[in-house]
Amino acid sequence: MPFEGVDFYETDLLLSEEERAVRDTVRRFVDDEVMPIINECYIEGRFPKKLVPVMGELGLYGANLPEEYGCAGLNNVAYGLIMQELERGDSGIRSFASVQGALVMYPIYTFGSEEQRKHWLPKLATGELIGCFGLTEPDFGSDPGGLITTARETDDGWLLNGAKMWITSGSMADVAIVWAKTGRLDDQGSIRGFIVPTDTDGFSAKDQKGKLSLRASDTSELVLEDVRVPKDALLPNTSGLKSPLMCLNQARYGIAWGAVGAATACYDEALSYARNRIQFGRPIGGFQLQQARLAEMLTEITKAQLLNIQLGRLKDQGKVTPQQVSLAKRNNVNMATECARETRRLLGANGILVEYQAMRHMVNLESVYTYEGTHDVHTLILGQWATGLNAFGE
Ligand code: TGC
Ligand code: FAD
Repeated sequence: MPFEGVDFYETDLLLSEEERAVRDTVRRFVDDEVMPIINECYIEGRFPKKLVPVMGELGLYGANLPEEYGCAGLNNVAYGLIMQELERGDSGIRSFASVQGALVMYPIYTFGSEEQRKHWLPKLATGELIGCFGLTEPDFGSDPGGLITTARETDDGWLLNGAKMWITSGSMADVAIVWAKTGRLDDQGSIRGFIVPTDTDGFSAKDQKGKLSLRASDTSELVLEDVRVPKDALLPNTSGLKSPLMCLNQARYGIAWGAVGAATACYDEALSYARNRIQFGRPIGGFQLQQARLAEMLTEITKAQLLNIQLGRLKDQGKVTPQQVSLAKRNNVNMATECARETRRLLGANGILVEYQAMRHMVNLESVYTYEGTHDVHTLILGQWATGLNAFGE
């Protein structure tokens, strides 16, 4: 059955015709192309690669970047709605588009030369090329400033050495944005970004086995062993830890919207089940305990929808702060995780089956809760904003 959406506060009234049209197009794409295959992909632990060009055709990669580079040139609310609809299907599908747009195309657009933009962006926009983003390392997750991947300047280019961990799309990627230190290891300021074609000698990627979450997503370890790249592999306008953190703001923004998609999928499923499942001679939706679950979900989804639209409008006006993005990522992912968990419980034994969506979303959202800054990290970012006191490190 086509998904009708959840819009208790008529937030559609806050959207333009174009924004609604974009949302509806992606909604139908998810109904027609994602929902029929996602369970199988999830069980098999496989990303549905055949959808890559289809999403490219729809203009879903880097959709808020300019048309002159082959992108859709949409505003940030429309971009957010794309992420919302994709994650209504599966967090892995949204992850793929997030990484491609916010973590690969955005840094090339923001920190790249005009030649780099023209060379890479159009092919990434269509999905002809797949990208990944290597910041996290085995020993540096929440604290990326400590990263120990190095880039040494040589006569004709750069020599990269190091390892990256938990990299979305890592094994499928044609190109990796790699963050490395060009100076002393204790100097966060020497962090620079590099565009590394994955067929370069010394570059290898290994699929992360044993995931119980985001199974329909490629997550890999990258190893760079004496990887030589030319001078123009450097993203010239990167300077220090601030550069990758600017990329994270873009991805976290998309996640704040995506989480609402996952939450609405769960709410929709919970509502339908509550109306139809009979126990003690009546639909379980007639019992107060189940109504409380539904009322709580509806309330939290509605608040998150309003939050996202205002966040998007601020972003379009160039006024959004990283802390506002942190609040939305933290709140909405936590909210979606709770909706998925409550839906799973409302469904009783059926809630553990893959035919129902709740448990897939629930375990996916555990990754979303952790990546792009854990819930704890965003708590501390907000705590620092409120108090002016830094609770990280020394
Ligand atoms: P700190 O000293 O606070 O900051 C260093 C410099 O960066 C500036 N800055 C930011 N700039 C832009 N946006 C932000 N969000 C920024 N946060 C900080 C800051 O002003 C400073 O600038 P300057 O000019 O003074 O040098 O750095 P710190 O080492 O204390 O770390 C701060 C902390 C912990 C908040 C940060 O490192 C952090 O966010 N950690 C979480 C790491 C993370 O989110 N990793 C994500 C990896 S990618 C990923 O997960 C992809 S999943 C994708 C998918 O599949 O969807
Ligand atoms: P740690 O940093 O080791 O944290 C462990 C625990 O300690 C957490 O509970 C954390 O909240 C807590 N903690 C840490 N510091 C503090 C503190 N100061 N105060 C209080 N508590 C603290 N990374 C990429 O670069 N590119 C990708 O494409 C990518 N994709 C990912 C895909 C998936 C499926 C997953 C799971 C991760 C991905 N990541 C990616 C990595 C992700 O960003 C990190 O996992 C995340 O930043 C947390 O790092 P960590 O796992 O090393 O946990």
